[in-house]
Amino acid sequence: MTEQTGDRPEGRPERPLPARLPGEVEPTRSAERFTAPRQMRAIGGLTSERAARIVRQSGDARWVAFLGMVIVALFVIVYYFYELGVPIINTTPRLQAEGNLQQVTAIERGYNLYQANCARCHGVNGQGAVGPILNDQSKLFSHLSEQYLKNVLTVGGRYVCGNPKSLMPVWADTNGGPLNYLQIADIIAFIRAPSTQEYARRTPTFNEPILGADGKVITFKGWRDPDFKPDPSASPVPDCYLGNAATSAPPASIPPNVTILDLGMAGVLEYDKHALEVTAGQPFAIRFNNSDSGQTHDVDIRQTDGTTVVQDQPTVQGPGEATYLYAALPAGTYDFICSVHPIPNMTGTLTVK
Ligand code: HEC
Ligand SMILES: [Cu+2]
Repeated sequence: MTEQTGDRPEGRPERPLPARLPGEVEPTRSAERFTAPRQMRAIGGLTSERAARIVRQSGDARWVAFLGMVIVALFVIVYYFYELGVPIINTTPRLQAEGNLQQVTAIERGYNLYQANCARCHGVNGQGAVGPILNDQSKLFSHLSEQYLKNVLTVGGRYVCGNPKSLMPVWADTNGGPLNYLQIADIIAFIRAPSTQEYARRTPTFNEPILGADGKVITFKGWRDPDFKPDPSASPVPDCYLGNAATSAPPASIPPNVTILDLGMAGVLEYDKHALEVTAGQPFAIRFNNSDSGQTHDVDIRQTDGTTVVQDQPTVQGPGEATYLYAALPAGTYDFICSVHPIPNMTGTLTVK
């Protein structure tokens, strides 16, 4: 403290500067201006209470500074973990949480885009119809990668099997399609969304959650099971969903006593017959004339649920013909169906009796 006390003995200047000539009188007024009047000061320097108070005050001030430092240090540590996640209890880092949130938004938008543009051919749940199945786990595992989906949506259905007459149009606007790159990204996010999470259905225009009759938000789930691992012995999904389809199925050698039924096409994507009848316990054959130019079809036999495969046949590219030989079946009703286009037009009832 540079408190100027006026009580110091004369002739012992406290401040050496400014230097004064010997005999010069110290200017008292300017010093007086900054000091309390003489009678206010304690005689003989600080009183013991005052000294104690000063010590206490400076101690307090140090405490305040120390606590301030502690608060800043704690904040830095807490923020560090908030930003990067706490390692042991495995919290989600903030940036990743933000990313997840954006991903959810993309998936929810992608759902609407898929239903509006793709569901009519690939099914509401990607189960396949005119277009091939998409929600198949082994397909989603690696075949339907982000890059592949992007390529298919940019080039169109011809990218899949090189069929220039593919029913699937180009989607990306970079190639003349109707969807911009964000919409493409959203659809891809939806197709690859995990089945472990629920997402809200939202109105396409205002992105508001859609409420069901019970007042709760209607939700949907992704298709892809994140834990799915393909059976190591399973053959990988072929690049072209038709498999290594021959342009014409190898002529099966038909034993002479086998009944041969005829099946043809009524037009594009439609069998000319929707009912066939064979004898139980006897092999039979179907001579399939695929006159549907540019389209690939086959005639598989499935249970009447339309999905459980009983007998599988190779596809034949139109125009082309194949004679399929089927093993004997027990009496009952089955579906004969095109595995490429499992739609009502390419399904019929096979009665075995
Ligand atoms: C008019 C019917 C149609 C529509 C609409 C359609 N697709 Fe397709 N899609 C097909 C067909 C048919 C194929 C098979 C390609 C071929 O012709 O060989 C296909 C193939 C695909 C494939 C490749 C599948 C595989 O196993 O490799 C993907 C992925 C796909 N479509 C996604 C979409 C998406 C996403 C949309 C909506 C933006 C969509 N499709 C709309 C008919 C359609
Ligand atoms: Cu078909």
